[in-house]
Amino acid sequence: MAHRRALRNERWIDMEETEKKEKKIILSGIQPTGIFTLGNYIGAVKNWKKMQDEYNCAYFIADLHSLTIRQDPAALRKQSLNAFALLLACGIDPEKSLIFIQSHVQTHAELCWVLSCCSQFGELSRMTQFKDKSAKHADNVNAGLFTYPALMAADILLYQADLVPVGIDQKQHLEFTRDIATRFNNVYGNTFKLPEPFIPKAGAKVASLQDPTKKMSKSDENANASIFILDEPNVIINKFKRAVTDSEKEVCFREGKDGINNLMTIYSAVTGKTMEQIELEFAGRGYGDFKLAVGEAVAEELRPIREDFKRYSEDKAYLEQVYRKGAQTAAAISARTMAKVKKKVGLLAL
Ligand code: ATP
Ligand code: LTN
Repeated sequence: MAHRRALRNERWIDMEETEKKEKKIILSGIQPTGIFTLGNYIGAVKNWKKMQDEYNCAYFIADLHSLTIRQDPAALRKQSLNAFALLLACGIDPEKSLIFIQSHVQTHAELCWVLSCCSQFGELSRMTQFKDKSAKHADNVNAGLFTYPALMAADILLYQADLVPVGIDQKQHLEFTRDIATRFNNVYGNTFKLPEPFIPKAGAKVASLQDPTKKMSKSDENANASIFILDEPNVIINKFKRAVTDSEKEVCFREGKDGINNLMTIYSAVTGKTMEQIELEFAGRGYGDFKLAVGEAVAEELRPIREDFKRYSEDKAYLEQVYRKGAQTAAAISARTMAKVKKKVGLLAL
């Protein structure tokens, strides 16, 4: 099988070597809370793929983060494996990048504890994701939901990441990560590199197709609101046909036209066309034509992902081989930062 190539993570094995070559380190994660949406793809995963040749990249499935919302255990196991197969199908290549599952690497939870002890109640209370998710799941406002950003900071700082490619909704968590890293470095001496967010110009916030003031989300209850990257072409086209727009006729990017702005952003991210080119292309044509074109372009972009996903998800032995190898490499790299941290804060060495 074409994807059964040797699994090499050498690029990652010797981080000192990596640093000497001055290749920047990229790290990002995604929760296994469902099939990825077009928002996850345009806002994050598509860029992860592009960055693999230029940088040393590490990508992981944030399964520990997903426990902050109650999950069905059997479903979560399945979703984590599917999410892993989806990463491969989206073009994340284990020969180029380190790919792993967060809970397989114990240093994440370990550093999270130390960083939780450096996080202030006030700053965690100000996180908009915490406020949104605790309002949405009012019956389960657990401590993990509150300290979620400390785990995310641990994920990033363990690998001394330079850049973190995420959608705009994660920007505040990145700022928190930088604050915590700065605070730790000031108290204990230089330990962590300060990471920068990498937020795409187009598509940092893909909106829901049913309520364009909201972000498109994996866990939206309305299936018409999100395009899932495994949706069949006819489903994609129909969802775009039903997308909420406005009562005008002109395809143009303007304040107040949230629905059309969102469709133009999606079309631009997928085709590479500028907003001006899109306006020209659809001048004098109605929304119907435009929605169909967006649907067709998205269906075409996602076609290879759907096909590759089928192949990968049927090969469980290969998936296991990749995530085992990834966990070993990630454990070896992150152990270095963890050992430094333990020493600096005064934990007795074994
Ligand atoms: P959930 O619905 O479970 O909260 P989610 O769809 O928001 O999940 P995450 O796993 O939290 O997805 O996010 C993975 C990555 O995708 C993050 O970098 C996030 O910023 C990005 N992302 C999520 N939704 C969008 C969106 N609508 N537009 C752009 N980027 C997004
Ligand atoms: N919180 C992120 C997922 C995530 C992440 C990370 C992203 C967990 N750890 C580290 C970047 C870096 C989200 O998308 N909700």
